[in-house]
Amino acid sequence: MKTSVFSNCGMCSVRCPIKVEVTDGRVTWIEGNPYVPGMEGSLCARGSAGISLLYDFERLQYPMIRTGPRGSGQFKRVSWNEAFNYIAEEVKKAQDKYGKRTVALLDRGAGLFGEMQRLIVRGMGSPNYFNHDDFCRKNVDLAYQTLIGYGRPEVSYDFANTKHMVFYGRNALEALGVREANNIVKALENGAKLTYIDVRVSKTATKATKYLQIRPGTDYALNLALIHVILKEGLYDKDFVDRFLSGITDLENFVKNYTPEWAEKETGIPAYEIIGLARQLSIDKPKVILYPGWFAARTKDAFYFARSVIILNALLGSIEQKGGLIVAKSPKEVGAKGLNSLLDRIPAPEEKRVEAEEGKGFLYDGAGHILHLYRAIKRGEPYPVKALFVVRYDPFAGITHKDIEEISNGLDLLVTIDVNYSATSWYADVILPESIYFERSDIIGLQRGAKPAFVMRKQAVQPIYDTKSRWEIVKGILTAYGAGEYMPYESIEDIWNYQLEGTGVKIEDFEKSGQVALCKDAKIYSRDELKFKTPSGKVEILSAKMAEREVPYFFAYESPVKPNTEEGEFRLVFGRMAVHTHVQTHNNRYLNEIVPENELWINDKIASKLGIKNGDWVEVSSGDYTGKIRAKVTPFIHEESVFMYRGFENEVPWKTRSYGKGLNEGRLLKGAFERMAHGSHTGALFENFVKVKKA
Ligand SMILES: Nc1nc2c(c(=O)[nH]1)N[C@H]1C(S)=C(S)[C@@H](COP(=O)(O)OP(=O)(O)OC[C@H]3O[C@@H](n4cnc5c(=O)[nH]c(N)nc54)[C@H](O)[C@@H]3O)O[C@H]1N2
Ligand SMILES: Nc1nc2c(c(=O)[nH]1)N[C@H]1C(S)=C(S)[C@@H](COP(=O)(O)OP(=O)(O)OC[C@H]3O[C@@H](n4cnc5c(=O)[nH]c(N)nc54)[C@H](O)[C@@H]3O)O[C@H]1N2
Ligand code: SF4
Ligand SMILES: [Mo]
Repeated sequence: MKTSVFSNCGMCSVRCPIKVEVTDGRVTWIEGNPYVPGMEGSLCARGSAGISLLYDFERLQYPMIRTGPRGSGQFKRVSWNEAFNYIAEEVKKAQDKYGKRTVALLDRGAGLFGEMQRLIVRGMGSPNYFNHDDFCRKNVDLAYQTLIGYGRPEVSYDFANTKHMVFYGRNALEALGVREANNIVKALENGAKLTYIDVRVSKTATKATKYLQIRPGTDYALNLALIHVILKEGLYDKDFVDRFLSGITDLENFVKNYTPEWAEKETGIPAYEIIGLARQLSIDKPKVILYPGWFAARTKDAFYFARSVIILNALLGSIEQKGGLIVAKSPKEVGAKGLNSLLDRIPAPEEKRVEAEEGKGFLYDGAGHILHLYRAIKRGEPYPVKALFVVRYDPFAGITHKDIEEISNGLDLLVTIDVNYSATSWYADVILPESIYFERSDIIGLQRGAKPAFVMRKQAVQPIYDTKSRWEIVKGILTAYGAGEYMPYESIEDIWNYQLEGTGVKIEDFEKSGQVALCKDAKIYSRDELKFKTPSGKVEILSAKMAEREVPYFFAYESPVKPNTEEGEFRLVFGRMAVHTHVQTHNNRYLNEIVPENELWINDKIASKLGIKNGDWVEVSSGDYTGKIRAKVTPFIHEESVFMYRGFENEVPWKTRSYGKGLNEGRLLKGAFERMAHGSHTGALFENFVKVKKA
């Protein structure tokens, strides 16, 4: 028998809507949900390889408890009840000794379906919820919050209708989401320009109208000069600026000395190119998108850089604009009722999260920073965190061994909820295997945007192994702990009905396409209706939020250190490739076959001085770790940096296809937890220098 189920891809965090075909209980075909504009039935390589994850035996199959030392890989199989009871006992022991808030949960981010795991910590009376964002998009998120009062997930980009896109290392056609990539390509086909700025020629660079190679770590200088030119030559959108931008005089004073000629010396981009770009953007405004991306720059000035990108958009009038940036409308704003929250049913803990105890001088928001969590575990400050749940996140694969060991040693309990043998699981006390996305249903999610929609991920096939859905795992943990009243539901339908109560939407309404739109047309406010969510209703350069947290409005540019390339010293940068997701797909049978290992991009002129030829083995050293990798000698990278694709050299021997293959850039991030961005105290992963020599 053949059936179709609407679901969401789980091969990366974009969660593209998909249609799954099931024949006699087996998944036989997956495609992009044809009802969702922008998907056009397409999937990326990773999405298509989902079938191979489902039928892989090299994934988690049953709950396990550690029996040997941490990192030894010695575990025993246990029943789900044994695992739940063990966790509950250990959490209570820790809480009796250190207080309720000694429990923390770290996940990949709330996203569409992420409210569920947050019930675990709140149900245990702790405020300590953290996610990965400060190694990802947190600077962009905080920059948006300070300037317009909306967060990063509430801002969408109308690529399909734009005239000019500017991407700063936003390698959108390789580090991709299907809808976004489709819309960018469509815009290019319709004649839109793409100015692409990167230290190397990425795949996106090859599609750009103009590629500008930049000296690593100097994007902020470029933007200060762009702002300088736009203000000096009056190239901005006067109507938007007069109505919505506050603090422009302070901005003018701040950028006075940041001339294009000055920026040329910093960035290596000729002054005429900077002036030309400012003028072209002014011609194309307001249908322009200067895209801060997710990760923005990964430098210490990344928060102020992200602010500079948003300020440029504001100067060009592209916020809340067709072909520009569009802010999300809440269900209420489009005349609908939102989903009932599961989290809100649990009283919010009164005690403060780790960051809130750390004084002022930096910003924070609803989810904690991993750097603050790390310090609390390592140093016991501002108070001890001794029990940690890690859900759908593998931080141990992304950071150095020394740091991992320090974290593990500081914990009494480490629980992971994953689908793969992650590096974090390898160090865990308890491993709980979640059913993969084809095998489970999740809570209903709200897809934000100008046309908000409810989205359902529905189970397509029965679980193959002894795994559970996330809601069942959360229910099991909370029940064993004695907080089962917060998960009174017996089935996913019970949960859906609770979420949908009062919305007028029914479970059956998802049958046609897996989604229920909350309004007919996308809603974009006219300038007469527009009001930002800041206290003044304007774009606040002098942000009230920053004033409250005693964070300076402006940050004077600091020229980055120049590595001594003659001595083989380089800034280490890295990124995603189209066929792999971070650290989780390298063992996938299909994807591993396409790209089993990575190589180190190194500039040809410098390589020849160091006697390194294309394909040679080279040694890369950070001071406390040295690894080997093959060199890719190329003219298409700036001489100050070396680059590698992320997430190789898996260290868990259970994943036999990817074990030890390539080099993991995370091993080379010496001191990653100690380096923080100004104003946001988030991570700064590209502020790292390595030594390279022929092996
Ligand atoms: N060294 C280094 N560190 C980085 C980065 C980097 O480039 N280099 N990038 C940063 C950025 S931007 C990000 S977003 C993060 C990403 O880092 P991660 O979030 O750690 O990477 P992912 O590969 O997405 O996988 C997370 C984990 O989720 C698991 N997983 C996948 N599907 C499911 C599921 O359905 N349920 C459950 N429970 N688990 C699942 C995977 O098996 C994997 O163990 O890393 C950040 N840190
Ligand atoms: N296929 C695939 N797609 C993904 C993901 C994935 O794992 N796989 N992950 C998703 C996630 S979580 C994220 S955060 C996004 C990340 O999306 P992006 O941020 O677009 O992705 P990266 O591959 O990290 O790209 C970083 C780029 O920055 C360049 N770069 C390095 N230093 C500098 C510099 O100083 N200035 C400039 N301008 N550029 C520099 C690098 O050469 C690289 O091309 O991708 C998302 N999409
Ligand atoms: S971008 Fe690819 S891997 Fe990510 S959700 Fe979409 S189809 Fe899946
Ligand atoms: Mo990310």
